[in-house]
Amino acid sequence: MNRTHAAGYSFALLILSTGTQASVLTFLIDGLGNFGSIPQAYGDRIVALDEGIYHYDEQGEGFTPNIEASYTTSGGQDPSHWGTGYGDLVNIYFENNDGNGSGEIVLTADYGYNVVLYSFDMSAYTSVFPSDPTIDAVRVQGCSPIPLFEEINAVISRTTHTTYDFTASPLQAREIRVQFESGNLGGLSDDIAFDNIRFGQVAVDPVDITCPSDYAAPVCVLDFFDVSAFLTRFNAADPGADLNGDGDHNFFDVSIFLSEYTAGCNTD
Ligand SMILES: [Ca+2]
Ligand SMILES: [Ca+2]
Ligand SMILES: [Ca+2]
Ligand SMILES: [Ca+2]
Repeated sequence: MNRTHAAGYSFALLILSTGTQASVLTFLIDGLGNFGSIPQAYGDRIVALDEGIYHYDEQGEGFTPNIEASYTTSGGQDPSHWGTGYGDLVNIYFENNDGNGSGEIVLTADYGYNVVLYSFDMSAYTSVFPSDPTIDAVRVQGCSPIPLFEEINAVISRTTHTTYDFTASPLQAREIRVQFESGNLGGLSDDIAFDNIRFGQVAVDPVDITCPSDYAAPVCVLDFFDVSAFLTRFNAADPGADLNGDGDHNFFDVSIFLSEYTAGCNTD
């Protein structure tokens, strides 16, 4: 069976056997008040509506045991929680460092899975804006440098909320970064909220994805850790290192790995 036929087969089986799954980050966390830091564990491997102090929603499709969430701090961000006051949203994520305004929520799938993004909500802090503010950008980034979605000069509701809805054609990648840029608001950059991040997971056959050798974190980047993981799997004749799917482990698999490594693995 050649690679193209194998891809078609497994994709059809996937739809029949697993369907789609979705969890919703509602940011309802027991005991977390205004300005409280969003715990980095919130949203990791969700398997129930209520997991201790963490609460989620679910839209009938099942949960996301193979996805971890994180809230970026590497750019000086302070991912924080707020109760009410952002339009009609309750319990939200906001980026608390005034003037930074680079909010980012990252969803990362295990090897063999993709993240599927269905929708998310945004709003602006009602009392500080006389009208709906415009922010620099709202963006969804996958592994590719080219965004999966981008709206420049996005208008965000201060009275209700603004929904970014991809359910007609969900966005999909090994890792999805949901971002806003509100630095143009200066000291009011923190008055922009994320909420109701609705996402799912889908199993993908590594043979069929663009970058099957992205075994190890960081995802979307091929580095020494992926080389090491490939060699371990290759030496163990693990199916995950049979990159052309022919059942053998030989030069052809090494060749595919090397060409992907050279290409940089950022096209999924
Ligand atoms: Ca996490
Ligand atoms: Ca909420
Ligand atoms: Ca990697
Ligand atoms: Ca092979």
